[in-house]
Amino acid sequence: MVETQILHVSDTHLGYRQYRSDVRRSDFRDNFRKAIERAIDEDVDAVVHTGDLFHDSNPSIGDLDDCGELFARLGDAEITTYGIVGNHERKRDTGLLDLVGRMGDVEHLGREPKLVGDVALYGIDAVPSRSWDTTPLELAEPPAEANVTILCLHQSFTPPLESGDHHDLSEVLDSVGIELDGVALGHIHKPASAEVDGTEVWYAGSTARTQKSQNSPRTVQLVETCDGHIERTQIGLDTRQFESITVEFGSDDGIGHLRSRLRQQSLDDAVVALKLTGERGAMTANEADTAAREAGAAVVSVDDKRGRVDLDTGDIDVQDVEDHGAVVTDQIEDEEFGPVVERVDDRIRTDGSVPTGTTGAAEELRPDLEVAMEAAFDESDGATEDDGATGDDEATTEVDE
Ligand SMILES: [Mn+2]
Repeated sequence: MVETQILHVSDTHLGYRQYRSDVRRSDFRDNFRKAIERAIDEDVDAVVHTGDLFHDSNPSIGDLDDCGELFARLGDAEITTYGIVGNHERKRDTGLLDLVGRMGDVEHLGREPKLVGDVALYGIDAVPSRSWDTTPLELAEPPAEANVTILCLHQSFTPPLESGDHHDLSEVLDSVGIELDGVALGHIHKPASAEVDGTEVWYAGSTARTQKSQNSPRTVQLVETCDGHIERTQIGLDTRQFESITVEFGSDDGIGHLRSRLRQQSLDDAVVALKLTGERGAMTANEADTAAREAGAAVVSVDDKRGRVDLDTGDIDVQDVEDHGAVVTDQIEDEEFGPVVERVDDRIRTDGSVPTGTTGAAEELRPDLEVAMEAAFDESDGATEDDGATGDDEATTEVDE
């Protein structure tokens, strides 16, 4: 008999204007809403969110409002949400989670258990890498009514991840001081699971694609307890079609070549990440963008790599030098920088209104830069430093967070 049902959701990244698109911003909200509707349909006892609720630690009023509205729907269904803070929304002072907790029925998990049905839930917020070794992991004893214990974390761990520079999950199990039946994980955007010394550990996966490399379906996890055991079902979310298309150009190829390639599949309302390679002809990246929209795409990102010249440079790696604009665009889009960086970059590289003199440009960009400097100051404070050099993304192909 099923005792307790919990929907585990993670990495919703609310507010992310991926490819600078408001359509994508809405997608992040809509996908979270779909997960919440599933929780209400299943009439679960609780929702657990393992971090990166917001994409940025300074969400807009609109993002906060969307979030409050979604939690209110859970509240109306008498479903409490339990959460931890991810690396994307970490702040020095009041956590965003605590703020939205005041807008709805949201509780911040910690080292003292919260009882949901027969489950004792624990949580530890995202820990910056350099503080990991000194972070206490001991958990308080579960209450007598608990048959199952679950700890929520937002880090990268091996297992369930196979390789790479991750923390060792068995060390966590050895350090918590209680028996854990499950470890519910966030931070990695692809679902993964393993059993470690009898403990079930898993990543829920993210609710939307934050990078082109995330090809697998987006997921949440239904966690049920039965006779003191955990039974878990992975649920796929119905999300917007996302296509990464690489088109190779010969010297005579132009827009017609691209259009015929785009006609090969249905792109209605899809996100289309175009990569153009080969010879550079007369077609511009803007024309490629328009062609993809004419083919039905709702969101288009063009990575124009055409016309790269292979120079004989011995050991010097000059790859991409001819095309640094596209490289920067591609990197920025894939690195999940916050809105300040995107705004500054956008204005410097595409907005002709920014004065070209350094003093004038600095004045023009001052408000954005001040926000960025303040954020950097917060991060150097110790407890709030991001654990990745660039957002939080793994460079490996298997892992996205
Ligand atoms: Mn994330």
